[in-house]
Amino acid sequence: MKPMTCSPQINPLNRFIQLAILVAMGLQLALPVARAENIPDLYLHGGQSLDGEWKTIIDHYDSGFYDYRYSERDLSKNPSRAETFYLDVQPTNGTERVEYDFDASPMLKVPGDWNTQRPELFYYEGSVWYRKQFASSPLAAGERAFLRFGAANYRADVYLNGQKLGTHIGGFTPFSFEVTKQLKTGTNSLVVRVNNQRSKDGVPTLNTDWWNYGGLTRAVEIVRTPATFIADHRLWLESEETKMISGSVVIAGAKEGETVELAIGELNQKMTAKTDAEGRVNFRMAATNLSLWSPEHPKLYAVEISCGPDKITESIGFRTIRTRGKELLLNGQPVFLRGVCIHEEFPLNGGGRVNSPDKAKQLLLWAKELGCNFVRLAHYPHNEDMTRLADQLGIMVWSEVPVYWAIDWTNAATYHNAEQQLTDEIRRDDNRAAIIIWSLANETPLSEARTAFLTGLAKHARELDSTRLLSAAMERHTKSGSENMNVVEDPLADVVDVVAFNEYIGWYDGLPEKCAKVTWEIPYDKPVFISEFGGDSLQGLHGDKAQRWTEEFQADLYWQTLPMLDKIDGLVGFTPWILVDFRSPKRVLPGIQDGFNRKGLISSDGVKKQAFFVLQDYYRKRAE
Ligand code: GCB
Repeated sequence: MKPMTCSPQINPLNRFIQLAILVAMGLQLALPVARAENIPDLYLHGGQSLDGEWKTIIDHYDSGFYDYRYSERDLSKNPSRAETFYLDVQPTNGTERVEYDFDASPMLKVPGDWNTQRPELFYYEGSVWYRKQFASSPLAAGERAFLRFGAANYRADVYLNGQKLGTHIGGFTPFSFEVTKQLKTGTNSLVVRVNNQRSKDGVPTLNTDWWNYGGLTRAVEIVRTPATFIADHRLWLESEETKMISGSVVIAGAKEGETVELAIGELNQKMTAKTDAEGRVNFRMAATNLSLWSPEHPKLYAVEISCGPDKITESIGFRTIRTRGKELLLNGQPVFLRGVCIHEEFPLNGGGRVNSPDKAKQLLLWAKELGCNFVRLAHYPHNEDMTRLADQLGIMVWSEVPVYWAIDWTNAATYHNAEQQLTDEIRRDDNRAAIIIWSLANETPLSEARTAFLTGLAKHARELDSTRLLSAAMERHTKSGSENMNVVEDPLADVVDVVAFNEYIGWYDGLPEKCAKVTWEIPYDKPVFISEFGGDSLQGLHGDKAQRWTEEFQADLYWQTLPMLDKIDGLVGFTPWILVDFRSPKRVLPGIQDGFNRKGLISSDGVKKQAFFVLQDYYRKRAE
């Protein structure tokens, strides 16, 4: 992988990052409670599932959170029993005033967005309080307990047995709190306030072309571990030629000199090493008999890691990905990415955020049926089922953080938030062979501040993971003075490994016939990737191909686009927008959009449109 290069435009970067770090440190110091942590291997330890029905209170005015002076109740030394929802009390006698009642409140399913579960929550943005009572047996001597959330959109304030555990911000990545001290033997009360209000300084920000589902959208569990346990591990293939595998394991609570064993039985590999002062061990093994992971052969190996009484097993594939000039090389061989974009939304069974492995699998199976070997998981990290299934099904993945359109580039807290989401995404999924590209952003407007922000993210991503490629969905422009010459001129292209951009000729720019006329100027010696193109059609609406919104128009747009893309020098693939129609409150055209972006190749009822088959045919030929 090439070292990052900085263009002269991004000189303020260091100053900006320093400021971001200072502000972030300030924010942390100000927090009265524990910070949410991301301990990737809690997922593999398994635990007591808290999924199912939770009691919920819709809190339009955040009355359970703020008192009448608008002070946060959880900052008070003596919060009122009458109104502080997280205390989860019942009146002790007939005279006591308690103005909420979880026991008498309705239920919502977890994992799940709240919007598709109750009509009055359909477009709700605000706070919902969730309460789960669960039983716990005593912890054994030295045993530890963690409360883990797969994700909560967007802000979660978490309380166990009336005590605040902490706050987490960011809707698409896992987080946890250690609850060894707070967990009670017998019945526990877990209360979470989830708020999905959009904000200017948020990531994503106020304006998105998708619906911002709220709720405890992914699994919740209590995970028990020994005092010393496997917290994180990472394995990667150094080179497809030497078949040398590198790895590291981090043990939480470890003293120096703890023994860690790593075994890949099928490769006859077993190694032991001793932890350093930070609880870390590094491994290297030459696996000469290794079968490489690829879409045609998605080979996964059972990797076992143990440390004292703690043991985890995970299926991991090994492959390399890199660029050579304009080529993209998977395991050293040029590869073409036959892709499609996917939102984490399921069209059937009431719709909404994907909340089960079955739904995730159906989306990937549709992509397979289309002929894909690659998917762009837009515009935020999808759930872990999705990326694990991609490993199993042999589908390469572009994984993205929700740095979308015009976020608050000069706000240091926004930078910190984006960087944290990127960190959590990479740490969650850095063992997934399927993921070949981390994407930093989508369609962000050119400015010095934006480039400094994204260059900071790129530097951070490379520090965390130098084994994958970086990209971002950038934009193309028509060259000034010319009608049909398209250029990509973006200082970010110097920073990323793959020059990707959203295209949309024939939909937002002219009609499909325009595709035959355009030429391209992409002045980078890097692979070129089209991260979006497409147009809307209402499934079942038929007419002339010149009639916008018909299936015929959309199919023709694909017919005209595909040969145009074939002419782009250095093209290594594309991901049309999008596999399935998805909800977007921005899309209001009556009788056509009705709250949906209709650029799907499959409708919001799960029916394939004509364009699906145009692309399928193209991909079939491409794969020959
Ligand atoms: C884009 C955005 C995507 C939109 C799409 C559209 O460029 O990246 O989020 O939904 O265009 O349909 O306009």
